[in-house]
Amino acid sequence: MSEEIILGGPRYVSKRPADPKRTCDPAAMEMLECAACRGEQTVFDRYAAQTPQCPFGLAGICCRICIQGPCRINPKRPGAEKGICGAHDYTIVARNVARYVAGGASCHSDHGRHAAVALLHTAEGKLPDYKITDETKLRRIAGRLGLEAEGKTAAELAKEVATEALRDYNDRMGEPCSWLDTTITEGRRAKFKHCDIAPDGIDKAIVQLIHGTAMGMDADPVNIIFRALRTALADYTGMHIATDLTDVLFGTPEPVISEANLGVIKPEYVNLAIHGHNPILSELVVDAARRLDDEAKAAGAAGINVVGVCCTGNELLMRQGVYLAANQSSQELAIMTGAIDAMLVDIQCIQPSIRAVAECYHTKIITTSDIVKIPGSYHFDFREEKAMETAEAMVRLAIAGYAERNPERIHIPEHKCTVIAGWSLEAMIDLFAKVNPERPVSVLTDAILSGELRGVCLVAGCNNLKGSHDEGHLTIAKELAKNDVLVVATGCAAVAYAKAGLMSPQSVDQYAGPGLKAFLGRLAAAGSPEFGLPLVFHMGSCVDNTRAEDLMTLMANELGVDTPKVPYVASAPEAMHEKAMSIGSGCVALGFPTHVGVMPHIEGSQLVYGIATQIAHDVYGGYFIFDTDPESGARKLLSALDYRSWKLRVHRQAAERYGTAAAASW
Ligand code: BF8
Ligand code: SF4
Repeated sequence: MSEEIILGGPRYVSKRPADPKRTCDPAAMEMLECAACRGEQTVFDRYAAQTPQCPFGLAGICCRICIQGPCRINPKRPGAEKGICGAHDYTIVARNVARYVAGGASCHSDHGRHAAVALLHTAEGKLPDYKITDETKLRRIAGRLGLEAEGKTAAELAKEVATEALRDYNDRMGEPCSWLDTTITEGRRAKFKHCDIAPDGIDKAIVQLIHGTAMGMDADPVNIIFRALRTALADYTGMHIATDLTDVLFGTPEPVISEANLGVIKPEYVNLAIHGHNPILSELVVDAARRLDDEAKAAGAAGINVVGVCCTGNELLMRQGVYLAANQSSQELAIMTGAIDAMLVDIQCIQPSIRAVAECYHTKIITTSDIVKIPGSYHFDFREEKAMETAEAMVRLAIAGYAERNPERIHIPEHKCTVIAGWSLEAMIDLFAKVNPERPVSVLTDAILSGELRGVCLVAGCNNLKGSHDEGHLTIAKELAKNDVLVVATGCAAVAYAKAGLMSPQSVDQYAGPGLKAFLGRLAAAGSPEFGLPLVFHMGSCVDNTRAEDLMTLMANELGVDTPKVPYVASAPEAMHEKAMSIGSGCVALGFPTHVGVMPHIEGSQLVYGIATQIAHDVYGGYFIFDTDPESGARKLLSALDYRSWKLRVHRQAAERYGTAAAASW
């Protein structure tokens, strides 16, 4: 007989302990046990119910692109080694991968378009609830784009910048998108031109990829994958627009201290969870919550406690210091605490199941976008023109929810950790500038050249229940930090680190290797924020991967090389979403060795696997490393870093000994 589990007092008694291998987040584990006691279903249960998953789908050799299909490739069955139309395994696998990339690029770029339209309308005076918060950044972007800023007001300039951003969505007729062209190295610009993969319009790149992968179109896997890279660069362009223009509207993040994990939910407060991705909505809701604090008090609560989930949580943490409650796999568990009075969602990564979970509680699910509706939820048609009015109405719904709580169903795990976040590229540069104000990036590159650091790793991406929740993220970061790699993080990876305490100053002593400790110590001594420096640097949401990519570009320029020679790698240990596919592919085109810790659906074609891992390397310098074992993945990332830093040092020595011309030929 299994041992009795007692949680949160005698109310929760179970003889069905949850599988401890499902998550390494203690708060999530506690809630999973709680869910098991209550007989409530979670995403973890549904994953188990879906296994074993279809081997054809897993290998990427199921084609459903036309309704003559689905066709499943079976090399052992005569006649079934090709699809009905004659499509080979490599065509089918490549098309499926390309369509993932198109899906991811649609998400990010549509988000960026929203930011551009909001900035344009703000500049035109149509949105009284929005303003230009960071004029310095606006002027810097305008300068980068080559726009004349002299003598123009912020509104005039914002209008031009927003218009230029929107031009990147249209057909630029052969001219590369400006947000790509002005943010990459000279070497990447030449490479993308030579390979003809610089997008000349975000929407065009997405549409052409969908068109080119339709039935009876492109059958050449190299051509399909390389055209997918063009769309991945369109994805990068859309993400960069989103990050830049959101900074202009709401401010560029600066170091901030906060807390993360389910323990940030406070029983005595109205708890309003905000989930999704788009700050255009959530920033206003945070303002509305502050304004309506007294109404919450009048309703008997201590005030309003806003907590973030997924990337909207990251955005709000970065700019406002808002608590971070959960990432992708633990979103339902936040509702199961019984103390979330409303969960407000905007776009992307919102499990439809949250509504079913909320039905067992008093939680109101509020949808806000006309492309995201969940049956049974409250829907507010969020428009920027009436932003504050709508935001206040939504907050009032949360306040009303507070009175409907069932105290018997409240169970909040105590786990939470300190987080130092807010590391925009500008904040990182400011930090390095404390050591070397003239050449801040050299502080980082010199540490690599001297061997103090082995390089930099961007850990990005989602949760994927094919592995233990958060375990891939934590293993990779601890392994890399121990080996003197500076780790920066975004998306649900960043939430995982925040929840586990890897973004607290204490984690430096616990996990950093001697070189990383010395490097961070030097930065701290030069004048880091009063609350100290973290082990892992939070660079933001998924669109903010462009902040981390910009860091690579700056390092390349500082070192005088192109990005494929910079000791900088990327990893998505728990990749799940189509967006992870487009980000990862963009990273490869930009020159990153890119580890993916969940096998994407490509093993059905050796050829496509080879394109992703070998041919991409030969052509672009970046390549995929597929490894589902995080420890072995970390070792491969370290060896990729060591190879690049060794070459850099050899190059430097050659330059010193024989002059720069000889060294330049490597
Ligand atoms: O954009 S990391 S699960 S929340 S897709 Fe989604 Fe993946 Fe989380 Fe953010 Ni990014
Ligand atoms: Fe089958 Fe070809 Fe149609 Fe795909 S496009 S479903 S392989 S017939």
